[in-house]
Amino acid sequence: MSPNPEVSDAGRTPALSLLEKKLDRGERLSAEDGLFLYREAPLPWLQSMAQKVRRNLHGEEAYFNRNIHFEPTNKCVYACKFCAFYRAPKATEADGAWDYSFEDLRRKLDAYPAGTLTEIHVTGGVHPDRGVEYGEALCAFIKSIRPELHVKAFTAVEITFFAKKSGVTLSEALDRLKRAGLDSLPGGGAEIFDPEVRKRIAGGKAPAHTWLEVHEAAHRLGLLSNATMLYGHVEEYRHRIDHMERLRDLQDRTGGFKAFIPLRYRNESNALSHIPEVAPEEDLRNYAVARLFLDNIPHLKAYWVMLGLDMAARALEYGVDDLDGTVDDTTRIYSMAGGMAHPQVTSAELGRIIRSKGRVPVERDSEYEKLGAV
Ligand code: V47
Ligand code: SF4
Repeated sequence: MSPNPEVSDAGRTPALSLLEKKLDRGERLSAEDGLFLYREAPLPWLQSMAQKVRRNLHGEEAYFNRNIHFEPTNKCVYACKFCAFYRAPKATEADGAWDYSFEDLRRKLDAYPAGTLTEIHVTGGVHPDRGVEYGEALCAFIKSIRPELHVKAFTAVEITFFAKKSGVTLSEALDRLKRAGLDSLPGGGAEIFDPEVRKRIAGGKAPAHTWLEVHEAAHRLGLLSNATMLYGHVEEYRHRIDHMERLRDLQDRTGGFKAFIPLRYRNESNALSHIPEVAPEEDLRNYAVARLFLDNIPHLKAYWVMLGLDMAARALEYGVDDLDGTVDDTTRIYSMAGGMAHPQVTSAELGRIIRSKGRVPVERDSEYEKLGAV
């Protein structure tokens, strides 16, 4: 009989049986193991193993939070080829560029009465005129009007630019932002760490070692962060494994990553639109391999805004334990690239989706403290 009752013996090769034993003993997978899983493992086997690992970590609970996004500007000094959101720094409103003021942000926050949100996620284009002083002022402004909100703000790419512009070190920039009210870092800007792939899709912006350095410095200052991986464009499986291995190594040193968020490449309105998007099965394979390979990052998040709610629900069956937040139609990074046009969902709806997969919905705060069942 199969040692794993959820997978039939049919199709199990000796190599898979060895990996199953390794995982059951809680042993770490090597890069070769990870590549083998991507290339050879049947999806039902991956699903069953990823679910087992997820269950050991989180039982049947699945998380979400109540958040909104604020994207101060889409003007950017870089021009990543996959980015549909980007506009040149000199672009005007007629070109689709925007530059929101702090008063715009106040109006936006005023639409959410106290108690309806726990987090604001701030990220945007890398504006040529903005250094760390801008980041400090923005964090301080949010805290001055909504002190209860967790401020998850600025990717490592934005922080690297702030530091350079203001002539300070990465640690100094982070320390100043923290003092001004920054609570954690989102996982964006990671894309794919491999230098050749990075050069092809995200030429010019902070290289892998700088992205990792920012997160390491943040963790040392007591700031938690997330990590993303943009997949399904020109990269190969070995690049995804290399990416996750670098994150796993850093996490061994600091323990500061809370969640890993795979981001499926969307191909509308960008310079790589000729590249077809991956099939849904590839997303599920990727979630499952990530759950098995990243043994030291506690949470695996499906970002429903980019996947659609149906796929995010399916991802809950492939190792995912977190569906991100209510978002409330406040991000354009994905709608401009082919994601949902008006990403909006209530906590009751997220709860229903989670329950439809036999799981227990739990509202969390930004540090994954449980706030209550829905
Ligand atoms: O770094 C941009 C990605 C990221 C496209 O930390 C695209 O909780 C796919 O990082 N197709 C920013 N992806 C968003 C992000 C994020 C989202 C949700 C939660 C968290 C978190 C972080 O969006 C960018 C880039 O990798 N992106 N364009 C595109 N065409
Ligand atoms: Fe700029 Fe970020 Fe878009 Fe790259 S992904 S062009 S850094 S806004």
